[in-house]
Amino acid sequence: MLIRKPGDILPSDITPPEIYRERRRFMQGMGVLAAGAVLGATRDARAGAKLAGVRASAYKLDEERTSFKDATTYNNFYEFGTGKADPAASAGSLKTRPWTVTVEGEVGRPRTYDIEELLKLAPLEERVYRLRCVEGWSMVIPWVGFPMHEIIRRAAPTGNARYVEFVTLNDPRQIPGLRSHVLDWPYVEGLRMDEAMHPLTLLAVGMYGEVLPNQNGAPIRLVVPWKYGFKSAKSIVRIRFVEKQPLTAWMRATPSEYGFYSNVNPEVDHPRWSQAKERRIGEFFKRDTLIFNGYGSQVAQMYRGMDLKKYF
Ligand SMILES: Nc1nc2c(c(=O)[nH]1)N[C@H]1C(S)=C(S)[C@@H](COP(=O)(O)O)O[C@H]1N2
Ligand SMILES: [Mo]
Repeated sequence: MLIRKPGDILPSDITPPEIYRERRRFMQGMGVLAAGAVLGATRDARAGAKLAGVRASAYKLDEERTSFKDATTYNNFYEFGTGKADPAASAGSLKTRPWTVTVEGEVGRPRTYDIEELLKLAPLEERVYRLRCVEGWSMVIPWVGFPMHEIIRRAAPTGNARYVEFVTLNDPRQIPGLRSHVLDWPYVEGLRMDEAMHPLTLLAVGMYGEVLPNQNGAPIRLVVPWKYGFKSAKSIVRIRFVEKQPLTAWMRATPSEYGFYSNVNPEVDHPRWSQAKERRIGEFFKRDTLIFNGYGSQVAQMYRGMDLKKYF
């Protein structure tokens, strides 16, 4: 049949070609004909649902992964409380459908995406990244997502776009913690344009092969592996391209402690503690913190000529 009804979505529309072909071969082998019926047109939104069509990537680490349990019960998501166990206990109130992400500001093609569109925007891949919190602990997490540059390219930034601002959902009905003034909400983070365009910069929609749990920033969050964890804004609703450096939530709260760049740097202490070492969650002994969290060969050139003690 060649005529497609508007509602028909072919598996090839939502799956990268190599995976589609492989799957088709597999299904032919199984004698399955109605391949399209097997793949839902929309992805299952429930946390814990397995994400289909995720391809492996070159971003792997020769390090033990943090357990799913630790990665989903030891969290920072201050909108849901400041205790490490608070987000896992409270983030159930967050409704991740319907959900939209507005891309705006200095762009030729501003647009509001439905989350279902974003899930199909680019092939989903698994990337194992280190995440190092400014508090001195770290994890190794297999994220599922797509590179940020996929959105940037489609937005066609103007010549004035020098930074990108990321804004978290600011709805006290879903996030009661927004009524207490832990930070000046909404949570805002930012990247310089070249950082946002960098191939390592990921928009994650899942982890451990599953839909992202709410406490980890469902339905879509940023992951910037060479920067302290707080740069990786969760539950994003707005991506704004701007000319001036955004004022991030942490800079607004304590500018002497948190700068815009926040690159993992063992040589620049936090005013109240050393950043030379970190504890990998699940391990006992501390390990040395690596410059740019171990991603220096990929990102150091972006900061050449910058005094990273001044631009911390
Ligand atoms: N909206 C929002 N995003 C946030 C935070 C937050 O409090 N609110 N905490 C940040 C911090 S400090 C860290 S270390 C990481 C933790 O991500 P994880 O809980 O998925 O490991 O999320 C970051 N993103
Ligand atoms: Mo953090």
